[in-house]
Amino acid sequence: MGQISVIVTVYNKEDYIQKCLDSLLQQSYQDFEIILINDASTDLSKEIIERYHDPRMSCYHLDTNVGVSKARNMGIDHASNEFIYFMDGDDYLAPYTLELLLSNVGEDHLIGASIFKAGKIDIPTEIGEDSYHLRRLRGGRKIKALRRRSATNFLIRKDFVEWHQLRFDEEATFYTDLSFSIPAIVNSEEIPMISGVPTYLKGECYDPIDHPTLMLHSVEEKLPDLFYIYHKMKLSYGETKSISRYLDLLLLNYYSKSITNKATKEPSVLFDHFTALKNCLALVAPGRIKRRNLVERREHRLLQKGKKEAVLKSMKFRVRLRQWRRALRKKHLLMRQLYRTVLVKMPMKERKVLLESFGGKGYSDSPRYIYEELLKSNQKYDYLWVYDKQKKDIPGNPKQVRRLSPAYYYHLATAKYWVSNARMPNFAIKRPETVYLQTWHGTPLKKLAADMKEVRMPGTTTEKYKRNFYNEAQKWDYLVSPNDYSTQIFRRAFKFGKEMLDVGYPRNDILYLPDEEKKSRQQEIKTKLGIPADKKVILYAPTWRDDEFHGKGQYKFDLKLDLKKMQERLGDQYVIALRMHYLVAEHIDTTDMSDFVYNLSDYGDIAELYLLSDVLITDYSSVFFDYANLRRPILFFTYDIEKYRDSLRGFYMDFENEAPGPLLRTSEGVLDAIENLERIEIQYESKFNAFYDKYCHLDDGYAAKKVINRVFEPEKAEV
Ligand code: C2G
Repeated sequence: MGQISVIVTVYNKEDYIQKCLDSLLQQSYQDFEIILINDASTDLSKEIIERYHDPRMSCYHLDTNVGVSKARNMGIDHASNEFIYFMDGDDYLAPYTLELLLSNVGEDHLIGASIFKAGKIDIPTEIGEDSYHLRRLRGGRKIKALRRRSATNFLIRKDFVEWHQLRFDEEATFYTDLSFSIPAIVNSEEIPMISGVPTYLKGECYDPIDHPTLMLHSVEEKLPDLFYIYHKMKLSYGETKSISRYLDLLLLNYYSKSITNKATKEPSVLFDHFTALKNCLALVAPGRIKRRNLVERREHRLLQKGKKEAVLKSMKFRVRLRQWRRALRKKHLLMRQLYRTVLVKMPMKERKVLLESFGGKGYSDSPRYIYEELLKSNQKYDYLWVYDKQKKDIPGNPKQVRRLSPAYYYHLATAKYWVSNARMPNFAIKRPETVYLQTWHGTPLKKLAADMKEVRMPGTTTEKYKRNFYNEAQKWDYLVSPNDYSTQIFRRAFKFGKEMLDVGYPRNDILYLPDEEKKSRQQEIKTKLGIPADKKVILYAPTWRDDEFHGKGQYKFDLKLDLKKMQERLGDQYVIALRMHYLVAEHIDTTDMSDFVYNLSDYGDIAELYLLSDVLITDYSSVFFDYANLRRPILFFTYDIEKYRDSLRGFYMDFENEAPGPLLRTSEGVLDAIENLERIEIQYESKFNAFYDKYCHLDDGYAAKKVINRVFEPEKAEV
């Protein structure tokens, strides 16, 4: 069966296991067996594994969950080859990994290589001798082989494992790898280690809230495990200086950061584990404690004397000290610290409403229409609009505050109401008295938040993005939904459990003005923009691509619509209103086509552009759900649909079948469709009606009123 036994343990890894197994089966070195232990998964992992029929695979599907330690030990018992290699079912390998390890192991008992976090790492297809470093770790330096405390990515001789009876401690889960790796390291003279090239990729965690990876579990869950392993390893291997130092630092660092942070918020974490903590810390070498700072040293003495309350007080002091020390380094951190410690304790202003749209980019979208309705209703509130770069022209002359300015922090802390259509900053603290009305900004076609699998945006990881999103959505008191379809999705994707306002979108109220008024608004906007009255308007409003960016929040856009050709063929009847998504930073140069293309990317509110236009071209943007309210024709320019649908985002609905207009792949196709709009409208009539009934059923022109009736002062606004 070859030279390597790869032991793969799997528990509920339906989203990852295929990538893991494919990466194994596509190794440049093929002489291995796979021993797969499915630890009683309750998801589709088993079904996915059963699709593989490779003779090198032996799969053991357990009936009851035994935990990762026992599952790996079972794998060791079944292994029949010269080498053992452990993998977790959510990780994957670069194609050359096994070959690289095997060709460098020589006569050694084991060889290791660095572990990389998957996500934005580039994996070379092939590597040569100069693409990596090979170091031999000796003496105290062998400790470096405990990378990420993981027993994965070692190629280990089976007879070495048997000789030293290396096993995973079945009493432990989170820190069990140390029970295997520490004796392996202690018993090896030298350890060759490969670095500088990605080999083993730790898969991203796609669901940090409901299915966190082991290391993302809470401090309370991990504590007993850490104490147990620390104790056991310290007693067995503590005479080896480097191991003792490693274990002491592991415990002390966890104590001074994670345990402390948690205990200051939930003192029971400290009190419930006090004795175990005290006993473990008593084993730490006195010299190690001496190197901690004064406050921590004093705290350790209090701990040993059993003074729980005094320890907690000292922990709180340390946390505050650390926060202020960090805050003094940068102005914005200082502001945040003042916000956290002083401003949020100031009296709440009961009549203050803080509004923002797209993080201050616009005076637009549902917050705008809710605000205008509030103004009309004559309710006496103090309004504050948040702006990003420039103040806006806003009726009613409200106060405007620049995002992240000192005044912003003050108003954020003291406004009774927050109204926003997108996420607020992560640091925003919702006080118990704050009322947070979240309107969101579109019926979802593309997958959202927790429903996304991988997040490809710059400056974040899947885990971080989803955790932040979850924390944000838990702050919302009310969420506006445009239709039943969105309600269902929002509940799941945002994990939102509070009050859903199923009232349609305030931003779409304007689309239900009487026909005459709509016409006059259309003329008004045309005049304002200098568009000739006799020209019809094509609105092109595409969305952004998660994976095409210059930097954080700065997305690229490659315009594929052939504007020159459109001008040639349509120029005497039409003009184009070009509207880039607010996240797109690309400046599209249309100077030589100024009488045909109107770049309205900075135009405040897109709803007015809907009114202005006679036909919409979009792609996967939620704009078409809103535009359908007008019952005007919609074309989809979907030149990259496969990539967008299958690898970038994924769709919620059967877009190709339900779309209320044709999906066109080429600029030429778009042109033809515009020249044949009437025919297309007839062709799509029944689809359009079905679409309208499903997605526009709540919009009736009164959404803003309904929202303020529920959230603000009910008796005063009338529907
Ligand atoms: N928008 C715009 N101009 C565009 C595209 C979008 O003004 N060219 C506005 C519309 O109001 C639209 C909103 O931004 O409804 C959201 O845009 P999407 O393209 O749908 O993308 P995204 O911001 O990712 O939001 O549930 C909806 C999703 O969250 C999508």
